Amino acid sequence: VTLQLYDLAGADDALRFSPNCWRTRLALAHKGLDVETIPWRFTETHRLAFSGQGKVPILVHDGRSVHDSWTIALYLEETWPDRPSLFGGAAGLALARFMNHWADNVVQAGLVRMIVADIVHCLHPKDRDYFRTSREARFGATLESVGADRDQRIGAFRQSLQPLRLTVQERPFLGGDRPLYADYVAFGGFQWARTVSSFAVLDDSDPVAAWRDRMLDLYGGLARGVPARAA
Ligand SMILES: N[C@@H](CCC(=O)N[C@@H](CS)C(=O)NCC(=O)O)C(=O)O
Repeated sequence: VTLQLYDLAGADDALRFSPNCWRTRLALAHKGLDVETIPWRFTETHRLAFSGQGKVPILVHDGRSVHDSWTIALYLEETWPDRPSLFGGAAGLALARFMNHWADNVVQAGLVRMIVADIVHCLHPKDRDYFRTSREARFGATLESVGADRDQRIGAFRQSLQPLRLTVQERPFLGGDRPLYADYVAFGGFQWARTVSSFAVLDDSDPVAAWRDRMLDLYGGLARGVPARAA
């Protein structure tokens, strides 16, 4: 099987920080599939033209391209049904869709304001102007002012994680004894934060931090083995 993944990179090729790309990296590892990751930077949109859109992750499989992390997860499940399931059946797939929306709209939306000013320092110099201009337009404020009140925001963010906290106190993973795609979508945002920022988004004693540690240990420490600014 020949698989390639276009993966967002920072200044250093080894700095892979995209939350949505991490979902896909872990989904591929779950299926036991080897992948060649291709470092890509925000301003290299021409390199993604083959996919008909401008965002990563993009999976290339035997010349076919699949984009959007959720669509890629469905593709992996359909293409390799005999390998460990990402969803645990149709009902699990439907519930994973809820987790995907929760990860986008609560976890990652909560984190972005606290880390966006740190991201710019991790980027390749050629990406910095694009990132600052596009994100400042999105927030209607400078990156520094978006992040300035993070010490006040962190309490509400941690409180928003209560459903995840209570679940991973009852069992090791959202999937039960083993992780499922639901775990990978929830984890992507925490991996994003730890790779770009030294800001402590979780308290050390938080059960969510213990779950994050278990996620970092998976697949030979796949997610732990990249450069990161926090433990
Ligand atoms: N819904 C998409 C979102 C993909 C996405 O937003 N990717 C970001 C990196 S995490 C990107 O490529 N952004 C390009 C840009 O902002 O120019 C997915 O889940 O894959």
